[in-house]
Amino acid sequence: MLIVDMTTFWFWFGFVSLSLSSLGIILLAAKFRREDRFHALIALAVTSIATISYYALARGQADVTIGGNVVVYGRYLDWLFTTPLLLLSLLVIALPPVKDVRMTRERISLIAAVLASDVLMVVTGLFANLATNTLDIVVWYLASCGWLLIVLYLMFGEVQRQAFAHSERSGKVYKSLLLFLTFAWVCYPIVWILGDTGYGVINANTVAAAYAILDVSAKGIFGILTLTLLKKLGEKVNPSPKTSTVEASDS
Ligand code: RET
Repeated sequence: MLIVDMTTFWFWFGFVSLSLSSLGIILLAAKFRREDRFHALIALAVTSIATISYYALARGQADVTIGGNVVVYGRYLDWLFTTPLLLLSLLVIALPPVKDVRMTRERISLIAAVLASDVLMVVTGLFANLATNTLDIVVWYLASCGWLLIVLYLMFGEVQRQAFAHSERSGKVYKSLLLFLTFAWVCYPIVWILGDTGYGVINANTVAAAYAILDVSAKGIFGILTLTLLKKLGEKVNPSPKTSTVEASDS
């Protein structure tokens, strides 16, 4: 019997939903112009990583007990790769092409700052899970929340400013997606602190359910939403051949 309890059920739920999301993304991408398919590639990378992560979770291969703590390292490994890719999927919509070569350094630095802050969020979150005394848990947890705030600060600040400065239309697409992402992302630290990694006021089944629903939303639904909004944008801007939709919306 594969489904032994409700936690395992939610792992399989995640696996099936994320597989279906990948399929949905492929079907949407098939209708995309070649010039716009890179968006689908990022979305597909995210759902594929999450799919294998859920398979490992369901098969009991993604957790260990270290120093009395259950560490579901499969989740952190998943987040380590998927969260930077999710941010990248927004950055490619927001940031205009670099016309002046002197801007390259500034651009690389902005992207590096967003992605590094995100990686720090995941790594400090892992250390919070590994910590065995309250002080360490609190310090690492707050550090992780701090890095999440820095990611959001950069995305709502400089990145959004550049998106709108360049194009009102793609700026709006960026803003909608960023709001969706923010609502989903801020739930993760809440589940973490309420579950057995924190206060333990919600049981393991509820934690598994909450993460599964969040992951399907933040990866699957988010990817499909991204492609749908870009398709609509494409219909409005009607890009010329060899020009991607976000590029065409610039002018
Ligand atoms: C942790 C640990 C405690 C503090 C914070 C966390 C944030 C996690 C986030 C995860 C997002 C994951 C996504 C996955 C898939 O799409 C690590 C739980 C702030 C924001 C979006």
